[in-house]
Amino acid sequence: MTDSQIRYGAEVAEALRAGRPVVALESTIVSHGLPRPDNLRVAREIEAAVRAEGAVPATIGMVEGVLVVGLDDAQVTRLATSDGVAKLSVRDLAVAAATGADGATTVAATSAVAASAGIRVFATGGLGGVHREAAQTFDESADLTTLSRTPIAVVCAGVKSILDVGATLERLETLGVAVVGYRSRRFPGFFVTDGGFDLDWSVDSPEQAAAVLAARAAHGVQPGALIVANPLPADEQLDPALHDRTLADGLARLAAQGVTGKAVTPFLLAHFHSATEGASLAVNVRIILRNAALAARIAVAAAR
Ligand code: PSU
Ligand code: MN
Repeated sequence: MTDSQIRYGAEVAEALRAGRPVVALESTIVSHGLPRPDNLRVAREIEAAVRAEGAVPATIGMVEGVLVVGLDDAQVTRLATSDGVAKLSVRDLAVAAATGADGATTVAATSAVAASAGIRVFATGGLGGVHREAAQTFDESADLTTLSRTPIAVVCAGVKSILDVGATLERLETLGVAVVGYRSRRFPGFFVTDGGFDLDWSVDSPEQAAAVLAARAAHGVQPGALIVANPLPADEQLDPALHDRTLADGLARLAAQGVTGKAVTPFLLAHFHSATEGASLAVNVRIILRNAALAARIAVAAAR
Protein backbone atom coordinates (compact mmCIF):
# COMPACT_ATOMS: atom_id res chain seq x y z
CA MET A 1 0.00 0.00 0.00
CA THR A 2 1.20 3.48 -0.77
CA ASP A 3 1.15 6.18 1.89
CA SER A 4 -1.53 8.58 0.73
CA GLN A 5 -1.01 11.50 3.10
CA ILE A 6 -0.77 14.92 1.45
CA ARG A 7 2.86 16.10 1.46
CA TYR A 8 3.84 19.71 1.94
CA GLY A 9 6.87 21.49 0.56
CA ALA A 10 9.02 22.64 3.48
CA GLU A 11 8.62 26.35 2.76
CA VAL A 12 4.84 26.06 2.35
CA ALA A 13 4.46 24.06 5.56
CA GLU A 14 6.45 26.65 7.46
CA ALA A 15 4.49 29.58 5.97
CA LEU A 16 1.14 27.96 6.78
CA ARG A 17 2.26 27.27 10.36
CA ALA A 18 3.33 30.88 10.78
CA GLY A 19 0.23 32.36 9.13
CA ARG A 20 2.27 33.93 6.35
CA PRO A 21 0.66 34.53 2.92
CA VAL A 22 0.56 31.53 0.56
CA VAL A 23 -0.80 31.38 -3.00
CA ALA A 24 -1.90 28.07 -4.51
CA LEU A 25 -0.99 27.42 -8.16
CA GLU A 26 -2.33 24.70 -10.44
CA SER A 27 -0.27 22.28 -12.50
CA THR A 28 -2.70 21.50 -15.35
CA ILE A 29 -1.82 24.77 -17.05
CA VAL A 30 1.81 23.63 -16.90
CA SER A 31 1.32 20.03 -18.08
CA HIS A 32 -1.64 20.44 -20.45
CA GLY A 33 -2.34 24.14 -21.01
CA LEU A 34 1.01 25.48 -22.21
CA PRO A 35 3.29 24.02 -24.90
CA ARG A 36 6.78 22.69 -24.16
CA PRO A 37 9.39 23.94 -23.59
CA ASP A 38 7.87 27.27 -22.54
CA ASN A 39 5.68 25.60 -19.92
CA LEU A 40 8.54 24.90 -17.50
CA ARG A 41 9.98 28.39 -17.81
CA VAL A 42 6.51 29.86 -17.23
CA ALA A 43 5.87 27.61 -14.22
CA ARG A 44 9.00 29.04 -12.63
CA GLU A 45 8.06 32.61 -13.58
CA ILE A 46 4.63 32.21 -11.96
CA GLU A 47 6.26 31.19 -8.69
CA ALA A 48 8.67 34.12 -8.97
CA ALA A 49 5.76 36.53 -9.54
CA VAL A 50 4.15 35.32 -6.30
CA ARG A 51 7.40 35.72 -4.38
CA ALA A 52 7.99 39.20 -5.77
CA GLU A 53 4.81 40.35 -4.01
CA GLY A 54 5.79 38.79 -0.70
CA ALA A 55 3.87 35.50 -0.70
CA VAL A 56 4.96 31.86 -0.84
CA PRO A 57 3.92 29.88 -3.97
CA ALA A 58 2.37 26.44 -3.47
CA THR A 59 2.18 24.65 -6.80
CA ILE A 60 -0.03 21.58 -6.36
CA GLY A 61 0.22 18.28 -8.23
CA MET A 62 0.79 14.55 -7.90
CA VAL A 63 4.10 12.72 -8.28
CA GLU A 64 4.07 8.91 -8.26
CA GLY A 65 0.75 8.89 -6.44
CA VAL A 66 1.76 11.42 -3.80
CA LEU A 67 -0.33 14.58 -3.65
CA VAL A 68 2.03 17.50 -3.02
CA VAL A 69 1.22 21.05 -1.90
CA GLY A 70 4.31 23.01 -2.81
CA LEU A 71 6.06 20.98 -5.51
CA ASP A 72 9.82 21.48 -5.61
CA ASP A 73 11.65 22.39 -8.80
CA ALA A 74 12.47 18.76 -9.70
CA GLN A 75 8.81 17.79 -9.27
CA VAL A 76 7.55 20.74 -11.35
CA THR A 77 10.12 19.82 -14.01
CA ARG A 78 8.85 16.25 -14.05
CA LEU A 79 5.21 17.33 -14.50
CA ALA A 80 6.21 19.84 -17.19
CA THR A 81 8.40 17.54 -19.26
CA SER A 82 7.31 13.91 -18.93
CA ASP A 83 4.71 12.17 -21.03
CA GLY A 84 1.73 10.47 -19.50
CA VAL A 85 0.94 13.06 -16.83
CA ALA A 86 -2.77 12.61 -16.07
CA LYS A 87 -5.16 15.56 -15.88
CA LEU A 88 -6.65 15.28 -12.40
CA SER A 89 -9.97 16.70 -11.36
CA VAL A 90 -11.24 16.13 -7.81
CA ARG A 91 -12.75 12.75 -8.58
CA ASP A 92 -9.46 11.44 -9.95
CA LEU A 93 -7.25 12.24 -6.95
CA ALA A 94 -7.74 9.05 -4.93
CA VAL A 95 -7.65 6.75 -7.95
CA ALA A 96 -4.44 8.37 -9.19
CA ALA A 97 -2.89 8.12 -5.73
CA ALA A 98 -3.73 4.45 -5.34
CA THR A 99 -2.31 3.63 -8.76
CA GLY A 100 0.88 5.65 -8.30
CA ALA A 101 0.22 8.08 -11.14
CA ASP A 102 1.86 11.37 -12.02
CA GLY A 103 -0.85 13.99 -12.36
CA ALA A 104 -1.52 17.67 -12.85
CA THR A 105 -4.37 19.21 -10.89
CA THR A 106 -7.11 21.29 -12.54
CA VAL A 107 -8.72 24.37 -11.02
CA ALA A 108 -11.24 22.07 -9.31
CA ALA A 109 -8.66 19.74 -7.79
CA THR A 110 -6.18 22.50 -6.95
CA SER A 111 -8.75 24.66 -5.19
CA ALA A 112 -10.17 21.73 -3.22
CA VAL A 113 -6.74 20.57 -2.08
CA ALA A 114 -5.58 24.13 -1.34
CA ALA A 115 -8.65 24.95 0.75
CA SER A 116 -8.26 21.76 2.74
CA ALA A 117 -4.66 22.84 3.42
CA GLY A 118 -5.87 26.21 4.72
CA ILE A 119 -4.70 28.23 1.70
CA ARG A 120 -7.10 31.10 0.99
CA VAL A 121 -5.96 32.41 -2.39
CA PHE A 122 -5.32 30.63 -5.70
CA ALA A 123 -4.05 32.07 -8.99
CA THR A 124 -4.75 30.57 -12.38
CA GLY A 125 -5.24 31.67 -15.99
CA GLY A 126 -8.83 30.86 -16.90
CA LEU A 127 -11.52 28.74 -15.28
CA GLY A 128 -13.16 25.76 -16.87
CA GLY A 129 -16.85 26.27 -17.52
CA VAL A 130 -19.82 25.35 -19.66
CA HIS A 131 -18.81 24.16 -23.11
CA ARG A 132 -20.65 25.25 -26.22
CA GLU A 133 -22.98 22.36 -27.16
CA ALA A 134 -23.33 21.55 -23.44
CA ALA A 135 -27.07 21.30 -23.93
CA GLN A 136 -26.35 18.13 -25.95
CA THR A 137 -23.07 16.89 -24.45
CA PHE A 138 -23.56 17.85 -20.77
CA ASP A 139 -19.91 19.00 -20.86
CA GLU A 140 -19.57 21.38 -17.95
CA SER A 141 -16.31 21.58 -16.05
CA ALA A 142 -16.23 20.20 -12.52
CA ASP A 143 -14.48 23.49 -11.71
CA LEU A 144 -17.91 25.07 -11.30
CA THR A 145 -19.52 22.60 -8.90
CA THR A 146 -16.28 22.30 -6.93
CA LEU A 147 -16.03 26.06 -6.51
CA SER A 148 -19.60 26.08 -5.15
CA ARG A 149 -18.37 24.26 -2.04
CA THR A 150 -14.75 25.39 -1.78
CA PRO A 151 -13.88 28.45 0.31
CA ILE A 152 -11.05 30.05 -1.64
CA ALA A 153 -10.43 33.16 -3.71
CA VAL A 154 -9.59 32.30 -7.32
CA VAL A 155 -7.86 35.02 -9.32
CA CYS A 156 -8.39 34.40 -13.03
CA ALA A 157 -9.00 36.23 -16.32
CA GLY A 158 -12.54 34.89 -16.63
CA VAL A 159 -13.11 32.00 -18.99
CA LYS A 160 -11.96 31.49 -22.55
CA SER A 161 -14.35 32.21 -25.34
CA ILE A 162 -13.85 28.56 -26.36
CA LEU A 163 -16.61 28.08 -23.75
CA ASP A 164 -20.16 29.38 -23.55
CA VAL A 165 -19.34 32.42 -21.41
CA GLY A 166 -22.93 33.47 -20.71
CA ALA A 167 -23.97 29.98 -19.65
CA THR A 168 -20.91 29.74 -17.41
CA LEU A 169 -21.89 32.94 -15.62
CA GLU A 170 -25.45 31.65 -15.21
CA ARG A 171 -24.18 28.42 -13.69
CA LEU A 172 -21.88 30.30 -11.31
CA GLU A 173 -24.91 32.26 -10.15
CA THR A 174 -27.00 29.11 -9.68
CA LEU A 175 -24.16 27.44 -7.78
CA GLY A 176 -23.72 30.39 -5.43
CA VAL A 177 -20.18 31.29 -6.50
CA ALA A 178 -19.39 34.98 -5.98
CA VAL A 179 -17.86 36.80 -8.96
CA VAL A 180 -16.25 40.22 -8.71
CA GLY A 181 -14.32 42.09 -11.35
CA TYR A 182 -10.99 43.57 -10.38
CA ARG A 183 -11.36 47.28 -11.15
CA SER A 184 -13.94 46.35 -13.83
CA ARG A 185 -17.65 45.57 -14.09
CA ARG A 186 -17.17 43.45 -17.22
CA PHE A 187 -16.36 39.75 -17.13
CA PRO A 188 -13.08 39.23 -19.00
CA GLY A 189 -12.76 36.74 -21.87
CA PHE A 190 -9.23 35.54 -21.06
CA PHE A 191 -7.33 36.39 -24.29
CA VAL A 192 -9.62 39.37 -24.75
CA THR A 193 -10.24 42.08 -22.17
CA ASP A 194 -14.02 42.03 -22.45
CA GLY A 195 -15.84 38.70 -22.49
CA GLY A 196 -19.12 40.36 -23.36
CA PHE A 197 -21.02 40.24 -20.04
CA ASP A 198 -21.63 42.59 -17.14
CA LEU A 199 -20.80 41.83 -13.53
CA ASP A 200 -22.78 43.06 -10.52
CA TRP A 201 -19.72 43.76 -8.39
CA SER A 202 -16.14 44.89 -8.54
CA VAL A 203 -13.37 45.42 -6.02
CA ASP A 204 -10.74 48.07 -6.46
CA SER A 205 -7.86 46.88 -4.30
CA PRO A 206 -6.28 43.71 -2.87
CA GLU A 207 -7.41 44.94 0.55
CA GLN A 208 -11.02 45.04 -0.60
CA ALA A 209 -10.78 41.51 -2.00
CA ALA A 210 -9.31 40.38 1.33
CA ALA A 211 -12.21 42.13 3.13
CA VAL A 212 -14.65 40.02 1.09
CA LEU A 213 -12.89 36.88 2.29
CA ALA A 214 -12.96 38.10 5.87
CA ALA A 215 -16.68 38.92 5.69
CA ARG A 216 -17.48 35.57 4.12
CA ALA A 217 -15.58 33.76 6.88
CA ALA A 218 -17.17 35.89 9.61
CA HIS A 219 -20.67 35.26 8.29
CA GLY A 220 -20.11 31.53 7.89
CA VAL A 221 -23.03 31.45 5.48
CA GLN A 222 -21.68 31.07 1.95
CA PRO A 223 -19.68 27.85 1.43
CA GLY A 224 -18.28 28.63 -2.00
CA ALA A 225 -15.48 30.43 -3.73
CA LEU A 226 -14.87 34.06 -4.60
CA ILE A 227 -13.83 34.54 -8.21
CA VAL A 228 -11.74 37.65 -8.72
CA ALA A 229 -11.88 38.31 -12.46
CA ASN A 230 -8.79 40.25 -13.51
CA PRO A 231 -8.97 41.53 -17.11
CA LEU A 232 -5.91 42.23 -19.23
CA PRO A 233 -5.45 45.89 -20.13
CA ALA A 234 -6.94 46.43 -23.61
CA ASP A 235 -3.55 47.20 -25.14
CA GLU A 236 -2.21 43.81 -24.00
CA GLN A 237 -5.03 41.58 -25.25
CA LEU A 238 -4.92 39.25 -28.27
CA ASP A 239 -6.05 41.13 -31.37
CA PRO A 240 -9.83 40.52 -31.25
CA ALA A 241 -10.10 39.85 -35.01
CA LEU A 242 -7.30 37.26 -34.86
CA HIS A 243 -8.96 35.81 -31.77
CA ASP A 244 -12.35 35.41 -33.48
CA ARG A 245 -10.85 33.78 -36.60
CA THR A 246 -8.77 31.36 -34.55
CA LEU A 247 -11.71 30.40 -32.39
CA ALA A 248 -13.99 29.69 -35.35
CA ASP A 249 -11.29 27.57 -37.00
CA GLY A 250 -10.54 25.68 -33.77
CA LEU A 251 -14.19 24.86 -33.15
CA ALA A 252 -14.51 23.56 -36.71
CA ARG A 253 -11.47 21.30 -36.25
CA LEU A 254 -12.82 20.05 -32.95
CA ALA A 255 -16.00 18.91 -34.64
CA ALA A 256 -14.19 17.48 -37.67
CA GLN A 257 -11.80 15.44 -35.52
CA GLY A 258 -14.47 14.34 -33.07
CA VAL A 259 -12.57 15.58 -30.00
CA THR A 260 -14.69 15.37 -26.84
CA GLY A 261 -14.57 15.33 -23.05
CA LYS A 262 -11.49 16.35 -21.11
CA ALA A 263 -9.43 16.54 -24.31
CA VAL A 264 -11.44 19.53 -25.57
CA THR A 265 -9.73 22.28 -23.56
CA PRO A 266 -6.11 21.16 -24.27
CA PHE A 267 -6.96 20.68 -27.98
CA LEU A 268 -8.33 24.20 -28.38
CA LEU A 269 -5.48 25.76 -26.40
CA ALA A 270 -2.89 23.99 -28.57
CA HIS A 271 -4.75 25.17 -31.68
CA PHE A 272 -4.63 28.78 -30.49
CA HIS A 273 -0.93 28.61 -29.73
CA SER A 274 0.00 27.15 -33.13
CA ALA A 275 -2.51 29.11 -35.25
CA THR A 276 -1.50 32.49 -33.81
CA GLU A 277 2.20 31.62 -34.11
CA GLY A 278 2.83 32.23 -30.47
CA ALA A 279 0.82 35.43 -30.04
CA SER A 280 -1.77 33.71 -27.87
CA LEU A 281 0.99 32.08 -25.84
CA ALA A 282 2.55 35.44 -25.03
CA VAL A 283 -0.85 36.77 -23.98
CA ASN A 284 -1.53 33.62 -21.94
CA VAL A 285 1.75 34.06 -20.06
CA ARG A 286 1.05 37.73 -19.31
CA ILE A 287 -2.36 36.80 -17.94
CA ILE A 288 -1.00 34.16 -15.58
CA LEU A 289 1.81 36.37 -14.29
CA ARG A 290 -0.58 39.27 -13.64
CA ASN A 291 -2.99 36.95 -11.84
CA ALA A 292 -0.19 35.49 -9.74
CA ALA A 293 0.92 38.96 -8.67
CA LEU A 294 -2.62 40.06 -7.79
CA ALA A 295 -3.30 36.83 -5.90
CA ALA A 296 -0.13 37.36 -3.88
CA ARG A 297 -1.17 40.91 -3.01
CA ILE A 298 -4.58 39.61 -1.88
CA ALA A 299 -2.93 36.87 0.19
CA VAL A 300 -0.63 39.46 1.80
CA ALA A 301 -3.62 41.68 2.62
CA ALA A 302 -5.58 38.70 3.98
CA ALA A 303 -2.68 37.67 6.24
CA ARG A 304 -2.46 41.09 7.92
N1 PSU B 1 -8.82 27.01 -19.11
C1 PSU B 1 -7.74 27.55 -19.67
N2 PSU B 1 -6.54 26.90 -19.59
C2 PSU B 1 -6.41 25.73 -18.92
C3 PSU B 1 -7.56 25.21 -18.28
C4 PSU B 1 -8.73 25.88 -18.39
O1 PSU B 1 -7.84 28.60 -20.26
O2 PSU B 1 -5.31 25.15 -18.89
C5 PSU B 1 -7.44 23.96 -17.48
C6 PSU B 1 -7.63 24.27 -15.99
O3 PSU B 1 -6.81 23.42 -15.24
C7 PSU B 1 -9.10 23.92 -15.76
C8 PSU B 1 -9.27 22.74 -16.70
O4 PSU B 1 -9.41 23.58 -14.43
O5 PSU B 1 -8.49 23.08 -17.84
C9 PSU B 1 -10.72 22.52 -17.06
O6 PSU B 1 -10.81 21.34 -17.80
P1 PSU B 1 -12.23 20.65 -18.02
O7 PSU B 1 -12.98 21.57 -18.91
O8 PSU B 1 -11.91 19.34 -18.62
O9 PSU B 1 -12.84 20.55 -16.64
MN1 MN C 1 -15.35 18.61 -19.53
